[in-house]
Amino acid sequence: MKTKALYTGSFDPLTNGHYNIIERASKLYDELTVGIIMNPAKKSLFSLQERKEMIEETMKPLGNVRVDSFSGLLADYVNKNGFNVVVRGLRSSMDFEYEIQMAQMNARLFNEAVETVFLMTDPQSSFISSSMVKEVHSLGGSIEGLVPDEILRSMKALTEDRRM
Ligand code: COD
Repeated sequence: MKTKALYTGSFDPLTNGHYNIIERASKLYDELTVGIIMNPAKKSLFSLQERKEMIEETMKPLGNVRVDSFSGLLADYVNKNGFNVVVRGLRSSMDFEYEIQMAQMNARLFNEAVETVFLMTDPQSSFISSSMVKEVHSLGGSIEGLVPDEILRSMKALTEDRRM
């Protein structure tokens, strides 16, 4: 049976921490979908469409990765599209507390047996979060090495456009 995995997040923006999880998950599963979701609890810098375009560009070298966006319940999207695995990343015990609750709630909502699989952050990425990257970038600090090069280029272009 083909394993169809899903890695979701706000990805506002996608960081090197996310990219590392995606690269590793793409080697574990036949197909990996990066699902961008609007998180109403977080104020977003980039629209869903902007994020999708940036991420698609970044994923080009990874042959079995596709990018999609959706709104609503993660479990509904999983049920509708027949994923067998949901991949999540863990940086710290704080992530763990949040993630375990979410995984257990989702498990109740999945129609079929779907495993939530946690990949640990790589040590160079453990301190990286989208919110810190946004803050540093918006205050004029360098985010080089924190996000993939394609994302850095798009972020610079989009923020310059907005200033004009
Ligand atoms: N290294 C490794 N992993 C990382 C790193 C890093 N540096 N940074 C983030 N991650 C992991 C996160 O732990 C998470 O697993 C994933 O990458 C995505 O992170 P974010 O921050 O982009 O995304 P979140 O946390 O905003 O995503 C939350 C969702 C939008 C996925 C969640 O709110 C959701 O599923 N919403 C849908 C509505 C729903 O179904 N609600 C019921 C849930 S029980």
